[in-house]
Amino acid sequence: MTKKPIVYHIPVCPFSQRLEILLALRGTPEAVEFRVVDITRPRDPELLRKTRGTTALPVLETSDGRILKESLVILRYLDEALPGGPLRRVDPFEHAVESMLIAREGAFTTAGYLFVLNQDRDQRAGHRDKLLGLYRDIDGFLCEHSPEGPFLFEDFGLAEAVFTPMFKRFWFLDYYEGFALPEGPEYDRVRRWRAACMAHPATDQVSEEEIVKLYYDYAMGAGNGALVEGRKMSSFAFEPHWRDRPMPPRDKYAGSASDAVLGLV
Ligand code: GAZ
Repeated sequence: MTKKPIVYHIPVCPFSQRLEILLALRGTPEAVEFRVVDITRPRDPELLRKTRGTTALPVLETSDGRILKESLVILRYLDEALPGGPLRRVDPFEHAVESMLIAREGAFTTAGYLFVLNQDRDQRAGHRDKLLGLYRDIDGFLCEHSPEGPFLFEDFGLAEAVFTPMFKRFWFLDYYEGFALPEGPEYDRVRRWRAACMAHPATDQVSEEEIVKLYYDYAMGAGNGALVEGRKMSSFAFEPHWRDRPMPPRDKYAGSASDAVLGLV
């Protein structure tokens, strides 16, 4: 048997969940070796050499030592390279349609993360409006290309694998910002899509409780494993396990709770 490709990743990272979803759908979770990188520690020089100095993950190393970066690139590569039927649409026009939807993921992801990271109460409404506008755009797209749904095509596909990890991360907005899609026809189609994506059994790598607890520091304005002022532990710490910690306080504008209140010590 040839060597497996290696994916260097951060557990619970939405970008790597895209790849985990693909493997779950293919029924071949063991086709790729996942190697955990602890981003709170200095990066292994050997891995830095391989990536030529970049630190963003996930990174895929092929069985013959070549390097691929960017989750969407890796997702498409594995979809082509792994045995079994592809997740992508085979029909060229349909593949173009799913690619148009995927092209919206960057703005969507950025809007949700900037919203959770925001520390200024006066800017809340602006962040909410921005994100709602993007949800309405996706709603319009789905109404045009797949009015019945719930998925873009018959089944959960490539676009769903791209967006679902973000829908699940945005649980942090429900909890820390009281965000919810408003009632009303402008959101009905995207609401159905999002619900079907999140309910799909191939996407259950993370839970709401886990996201809310691990992403507390993002709600305090600190991303990527950075330490919040006055704290010694990151909410992303592997120990104590998130299950053994209490739910964090919801009011993100009141300042950070202590390591002790968060159950980190
Ligand atoms: N475009 C890349 C991909 O693979 O799709 C993004 C990968 C990435 O950002 N990975 C981050 C990383 O490895 C972790 S996840 N960081 C460690 C390092 O040393 O670079 C994303 C945002 C954002 C805030 C946070 C994140 C996030 O915007 O989840 O926007 C896309 C980082 C404010």
